[in-house]
Amino acid sequence: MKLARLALVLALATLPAAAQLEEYSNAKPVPPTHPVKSIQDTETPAQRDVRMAWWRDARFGMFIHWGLYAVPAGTWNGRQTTHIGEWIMNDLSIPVADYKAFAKQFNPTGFSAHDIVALAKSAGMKYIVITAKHHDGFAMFDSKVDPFNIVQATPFHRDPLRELAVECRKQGIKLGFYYSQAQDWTAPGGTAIVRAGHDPVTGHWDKAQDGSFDEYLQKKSIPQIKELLENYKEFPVVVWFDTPTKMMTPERAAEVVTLLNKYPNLIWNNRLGGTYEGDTETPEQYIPAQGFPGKDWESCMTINDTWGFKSFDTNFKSTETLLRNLIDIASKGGNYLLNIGPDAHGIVPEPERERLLAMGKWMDINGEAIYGTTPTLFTTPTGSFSDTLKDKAGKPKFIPTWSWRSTTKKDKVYVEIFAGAQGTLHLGALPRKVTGAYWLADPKQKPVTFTQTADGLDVPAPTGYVDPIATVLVLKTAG
Ligand code: FHN
Repeated sequence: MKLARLALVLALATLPAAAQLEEYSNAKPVPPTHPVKSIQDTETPAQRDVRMAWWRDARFGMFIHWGLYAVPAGTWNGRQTTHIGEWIMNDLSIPVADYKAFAKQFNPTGFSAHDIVALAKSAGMKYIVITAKHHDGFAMFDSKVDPFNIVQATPFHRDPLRELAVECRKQGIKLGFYYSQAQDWTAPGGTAIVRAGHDPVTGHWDKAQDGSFDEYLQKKSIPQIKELLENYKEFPVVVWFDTPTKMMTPERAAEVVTLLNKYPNLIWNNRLGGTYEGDTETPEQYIPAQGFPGKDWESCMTINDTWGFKSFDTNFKSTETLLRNLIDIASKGGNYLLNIGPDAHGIVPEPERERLLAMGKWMDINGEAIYGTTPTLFTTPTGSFSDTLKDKAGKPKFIPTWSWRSTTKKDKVYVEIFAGAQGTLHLGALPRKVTGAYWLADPKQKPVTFTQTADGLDVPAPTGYVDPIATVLVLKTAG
């Protein structure tokens, strides 16, 4: 054996330098070392395209953060949290017993799965992802594994996930479940967090949290994921993991992957941990300057500044901002997972409802420019890179110019022109010949004049069919 290795070393040493270099540059990147292969590791690109097709077409989904934290709604013992509502237990170090006691007050009789699904549909959303269990450990579903759940521990005794599944089926919307697999502040062992770049942190503030992480994983997390996968028929179509922490080693994550592999159509995100990349990149509360070219990605964002309901968070984004976000994301080939946070009665806050309905009105007319589209073909970025500001990755921050965006289909290019544009818009060069143009909102599709040269495309600012937020010009294209 030793002799063979010696022979190899000698053979390599005698290779000319250029050949040695080639050896190394041709070396494939080391594949992830997780012990169980996932669907992403084994399927062909064509199989992946089929699996991801509905998700790529959808472009717009509803995130729902709803759980026991809606009861304190940001305030506990006279103290208001300055952070996101669903983190209140952790941020104010609420003892486990006190937090669990909120369950007795949780009776969300105002919850209507029908109305929430109808709201998502009216907004133009194609799928819903709801928190089945967040970091507080409270299951929003009928779990036989752990009694700290909405059916057993509250006077409500209903399973909102089941009701949503029924309604989604009826109303033709897809349903996914969020599950916090590695963080659980009420289950023994569930606070054994190791944060990236830090020494192990226990995260404890109560003796009741003591315990083994592996026991938590084996007795609660994995069995609950199994319940979620098995008990809702064709749903979930998405599993949205979160905060893997370093506790999700390849070996531990592999146990979850073994379960997921039983559902070959399932889509799951990049937050399982243990070196598994999942299907989707998940930028949170921001839109990456250039998206993730060649990857599936989904920006998740709040409408105000919290995911879980906080009674005093009234910092709602305008419909204009929300729509621009959706258009911007679509122009970069991503999905927008926009959050709502129902209150302790199960009611969606009115400012959130209003905005979603307004977005839906725009989508009714202009949805064609969003659904099933691919990224912009214009290479001139609609914005510039800052000399001074840096993005999260430490690179120059991209400052968007909010005058227009573009999305693409096989034989059409859409230009979404933001309010305020006047005169002639000089768009960059388009690698397709434009054969005609019309305003998407014009039922008669009256031709709009444009000029296309090698330098670019000139189109007029909207006239006649002006939308107060974004007016869409359709370019019919060939080639
Ligand atoms: O800690 C959570 C947070 O509460 C929320 O659920 C978001 C949604 O993406 N994810 C985590 C932070 O990344």
